[in-house]
Amino acid sequence: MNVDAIHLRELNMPLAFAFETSFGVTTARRVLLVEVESDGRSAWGECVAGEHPYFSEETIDTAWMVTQAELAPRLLDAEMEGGGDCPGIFRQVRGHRMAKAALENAVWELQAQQAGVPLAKLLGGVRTTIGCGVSIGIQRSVEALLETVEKELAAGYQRIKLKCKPGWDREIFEAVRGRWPEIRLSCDANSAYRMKDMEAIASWDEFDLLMIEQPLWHDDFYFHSMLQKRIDTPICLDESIRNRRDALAAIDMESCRVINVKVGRVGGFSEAIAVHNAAAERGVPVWCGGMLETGIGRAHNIALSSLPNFSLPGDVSASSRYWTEDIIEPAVTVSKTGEITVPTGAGMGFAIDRERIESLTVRRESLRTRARVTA
Ligand code: OSB
Ligand code: MG
Repeated sequence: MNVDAIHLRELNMPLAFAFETSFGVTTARRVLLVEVESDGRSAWGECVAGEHPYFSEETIDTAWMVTQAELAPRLLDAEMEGGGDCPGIFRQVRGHRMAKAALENAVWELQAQQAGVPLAKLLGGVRTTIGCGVSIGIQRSVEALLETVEKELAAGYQRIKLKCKPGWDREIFEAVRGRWPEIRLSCDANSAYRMKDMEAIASWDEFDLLMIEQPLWHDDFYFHSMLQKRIDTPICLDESIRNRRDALAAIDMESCRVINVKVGRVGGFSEAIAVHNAAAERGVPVWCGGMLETGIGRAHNIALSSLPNFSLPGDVSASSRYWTEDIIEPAVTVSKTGEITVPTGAGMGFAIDRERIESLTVRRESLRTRARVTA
């Protein structure tokens, strides 16, 4: 296949609920969407880079720049079978994995449409439903947190993840565990701790957490491995895992016992599948992380989560937890048992709400291929 045109857009979308992590508060998202056209078909990809370089070095602005100046021209010039060719097409460009993922995922989506198969099938998915957990941001008070946990449990979610940081850790674990001794509970520090906190972290073993996500530096394996030797609770790595080699290094040096796979963080579906497979071969479970995605990224996360080693509930939850109105039809919903049904239609299995997207668009740019000379 050949790509005939690539359209970039920036959407401004207010979040239905503010989301606070150890690196800051998000109240609205600036979202970069790419639309890829080929042979009369169109497919979308979402770039999960944030407004600020806090979770990773990338931002929506670096992604826009690299997409229009480097990635889109390469894709427009390429001859390809499908999404699996994208890493090779983009290889000369180092890093910028979230920008690459948006385009690559759109190409996988095109390929699925062309073949008339569900995206989940094309990626190697086997599940008909996926298990869902929620990631709960830092709250105003412990009371407010308990109310939020209660609401999410009542909605059916299978696992509660608490964002934590120094000063918002032990007390909330005690309060939540005290009230719900049996639930699947985890925490995510987004790199808020240092080695001086090792004994404090070790003391959390009593809370029987499913895992502690990315307690230390965003780019570290070695100190996580020292910490993992000191504690019983499994460490889960998010930020540190950029690709399959990182997953192998982290598993082999026991920096973690669980991996959070985010398709944007690793540069697209090809590498996400490679991380999934590497972990599966070593008996390490993975789950699908979230980046406050719109319906497009969410639909892609659902397809990815249908692969066999996504054996723990992920952070992929209902559209209504983020948006008053999503940009896909229907919105993503979660059953009373905390599951999302994997769509069975061709492609991602959700329709694009173009009108809604138009009304949210604040910036756009189109790139087209030069006329091709065929022999
Ligand atoms: O570390 O998993 C994270 C959101 C933004 C950036 C990083 C993270 C998160 C979440 C939210 O935890 C997951 C979601 O609900 O989409
Ligand atoms: Mg995380």
